[in-house]
This record gives sequence, structure tokens and C-alpha cells, in this order.
Amino acid sequence: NQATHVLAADYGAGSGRVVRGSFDGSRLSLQEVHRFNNEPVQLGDGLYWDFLRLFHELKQGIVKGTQGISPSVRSIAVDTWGVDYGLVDGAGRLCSNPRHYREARNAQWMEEVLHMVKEEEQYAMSGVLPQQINTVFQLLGSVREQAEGLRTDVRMLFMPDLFHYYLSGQQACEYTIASTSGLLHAGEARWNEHLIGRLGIPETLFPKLVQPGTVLGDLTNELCAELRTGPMQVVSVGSHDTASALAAIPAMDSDFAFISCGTWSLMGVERDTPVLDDRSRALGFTNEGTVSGKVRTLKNRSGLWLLQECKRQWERENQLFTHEELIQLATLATPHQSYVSPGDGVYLAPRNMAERIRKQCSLTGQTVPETTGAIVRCILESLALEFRQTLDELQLITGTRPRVIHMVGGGVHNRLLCQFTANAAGVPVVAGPAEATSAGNCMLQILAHGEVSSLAEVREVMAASFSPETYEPEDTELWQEAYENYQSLSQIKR
Ligand code: LRH
Repeated sequence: NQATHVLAADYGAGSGRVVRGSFDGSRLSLQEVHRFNNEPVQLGDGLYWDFLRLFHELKQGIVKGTQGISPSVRSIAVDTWGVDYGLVDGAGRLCSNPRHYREARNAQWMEEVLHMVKEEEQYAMSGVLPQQINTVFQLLGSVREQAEGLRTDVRMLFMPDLFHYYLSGQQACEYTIASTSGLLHAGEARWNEHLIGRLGIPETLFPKLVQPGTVLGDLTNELCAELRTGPMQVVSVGSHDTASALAAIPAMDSDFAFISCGTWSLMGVERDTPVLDDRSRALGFTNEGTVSGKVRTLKNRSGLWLLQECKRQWERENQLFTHEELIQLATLATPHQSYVSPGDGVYLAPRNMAERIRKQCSLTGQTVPETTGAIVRCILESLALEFRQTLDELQLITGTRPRVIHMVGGGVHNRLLCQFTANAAGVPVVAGPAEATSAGNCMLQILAHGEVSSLAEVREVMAASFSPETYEPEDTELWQEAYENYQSLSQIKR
């Protein structure tokens, strides 16, 4: 049996990659064929995607991914982080480089929108937690900054849709990425025309919505000729990276919470319907779409950012540690000395992270972590306790306590974090795959080609291909006490 090959391009914070997935009928294997930088560019007062360079990198990925493969690669799909978009005119020209969500201007547009439609109402309508990065706020900016108004032939495409358009010539917005915008009806693949109208955003901006797993079209003849590659299809998968990662969770039933753990941690549950009440809004939960048309109710929390920033700072100071060494030092450090709130605004900016952690510990009257091991231990214990808190909150807003946590993404390489999470939460953590986003992207293409027939089958393939590791809870009484201390601490801070 010949394997089916597909290409998955994933644009993440800092870097992007093109991976070739090969499916043999029961297992998926992944091979990274191209990796590149993905840093936003500050130009004047704007922060932009470097779209042309990134499209060039995508082409390089196609060239490398198709080399020496026979039969040729069947299809390609792109996923990116949520909320960002580009504008294209009637002749298919990109109106400007797409803006990046970290741009400061968004706060002002959020305020403007909240004057017109209250936060509670927006949440109830869209299920999306109002945060300044959301498309709805950015888009009001794009409309208002155009003094003469946007031309009626202009269309908005989310970033994966924009890449797909220039690959295939087909315009559509895919449901999961659109579900991060705040512009859909909660839990539905339907633009909220009422909200759009109230904000004075032209309806003509919005193309049709398609479901994940839709074949959009073929790679254009021009690109086939330029890249000297055979024909291949362009597929809309779960083009929001989190949707792709969630598709790759090797779960056999629905009774689980997930953590997609990288720089950020996205923690939540899969549900048939969104949670739209005041409590879930107050606790900071949002509702986004999944590849099977369900909803994921989740919280966007800090992930390994604190640890990554400490490591970078130590490197600048010529203290070089591998991740394994840092984990080893943390293992040897005294347990439960001090905790921080990883999501606290004081940790948002880069540089001097260890110093800030020490300062916060001192301000809250805790033991100040002096050694490298103590700092790493403090971060990992705090993250695990934060996950425990989110699990409790999930139980509060949904009425059920998940019996297991599936952790995917780069965080699964951190064995200590996986174990601490199981200990703190009191439920097993099933860790892996680390490459969930690319794997989920590939498998949705395989689904579109009819080689598997459901999300359940996708997940069976994941379990067979990546042998996840299970961490059983240990020292639960000690961790329960730790959790109580952590909670009283975060109350003091609030
Ligand atoms: C994670 C993520 C998250 C949010 C944010 C903007 O990469 O996609 O789900 O949408 O980035």
C-alpha cells in the first residue's frame, strides 16, 4: 500500500514550519521539511505580518515537501493563530500587509465597540470573551481608518484563508478560525449580521463560511509551474492552530479536559453547546469552534513563557542550560517554597523574568527563590496549580469534572510539568503528541480525502501513531495543601 502524503503549514509565534504527513491507512508519520522565522514587523506605529516573506517561505516548504515523493503530495493546508486577517480587493490584490494582534491600537477600538455593544451582550451573542486582540475590534479600526470607506469589492480573509486564497484562487473563511473573531453567532458557522450592522462594518466584507475539511480547489497552474510541482489540492482544515491541536488529542471518549501547552496554555473542554453565562464570562472563558462543529470552552492562560524567558535571560548572562538540565535542577530543589500567578500582567513583557519572579515572591511575603532550580520549580508548580484552578472552574461552569487531562504541544516534553499537573489536579494527565497542531492539520486533510471518516477515527490514528504517556497523580494531599496556599495568595493579589 502506497502512503498518502500531505503538507501542513503552521504559522506560530516566532516561527513557522511546513511538515509532510504520510498516512499508511492506520498511522500518521510527520517529517518537518522547512522551518522559518515568523517575527512581526514594526513599521511606523503599526505592527504587521511580513506576509510576502511568509508566502515565499510557504512556497519553499512546498518545493522541499514535494521533492522526491512519489506519488506526489495530495494536498496542502495552512493553520495560524487566531483573530488576524488580511483585506483583498476585487482584483485579488492584498490591500496592505495584515496587522498583528499585539498592536497597541486595538485597545482604543475595543473601547469604541464596547460603547456601541456592551461586553455582556457581545459575550452572550458570540460566545467570545471580549479581549482587545479580537478581530471584531481590529476590524472596526480597519474600517474607520479608511477615511473614504472600504471599497465594496474588498473582502476580509483570516490569515489561513488568505494563504489559501493565494494558493488556490478561492476565497472562503473557515469556521474554526472565524470562531475566534467575535463576529459569528455563538457555536454556529453563521456571520452575526445584526452585530456587524450595528457596528457599521460593511457586510460586503465577509465571504462565505466553509467547514473544516473542505477542499477549496487546486494549487494554481501558475504556482505548479513556478514551483515545478505536480497538481495538489488546497484544503481548509481546522485552520485555527488550537482547533488542529485539539483534533489530534488521542482521546477515546469525551470525558476529558485538554491543555494545548506551548508559550500559551489553552485549557478547556469540548462541548455540544457554548457556555454563555455571567460566571463563565467573569472567569474568563471563551467559546470557539472545533473541527467537528462542536464548541471548545476554554481559557487562554500563560504557558511556558516564564520559563522560556528565564532561560533566554540566563543565556544572555552566559549561564547555558538545556531544558533537561533545568528540569533536573528543579527536581532537586525544595518543593513548595513559593508560587506566582503566571498569567499576571507583570510577566507579560520579555526580559529579566527571574528578577520579576523574585520580586513578586518577596512582595507576597514568600520565600524568595534564589537558585536556578528554585526558580524553575516555582514556575512549574505555579503552572500546575493554575491548571488545577482552571479544572475547578470548568467543573463550576459545566457541572462536570473531567476525569482525565490530555496535554498536547511542546509542553509535553516537560515531564515535571506533566507530573505536577496530575498531582495538583488529582486526575491522570495523558501527554502527547507534542506536534499536535501539525498532526491535526494533516489528519483533517486525510479526512477530506475520505481515508478516515470521522473525528473519532482521526483520534484513533493519533493514539496508534504517537503513544502518549500517562502520568498518575502522586502526593495528592500535599498538593491539596499547596493549592489552598496558592489560592489564598492569588486572593491577596486581587
Ligand atoms: C494560540 C492562539 C490562541 C489565540 C491566540 C491569538 O496560538 O491561536 O488560540 O487565538 O493564539
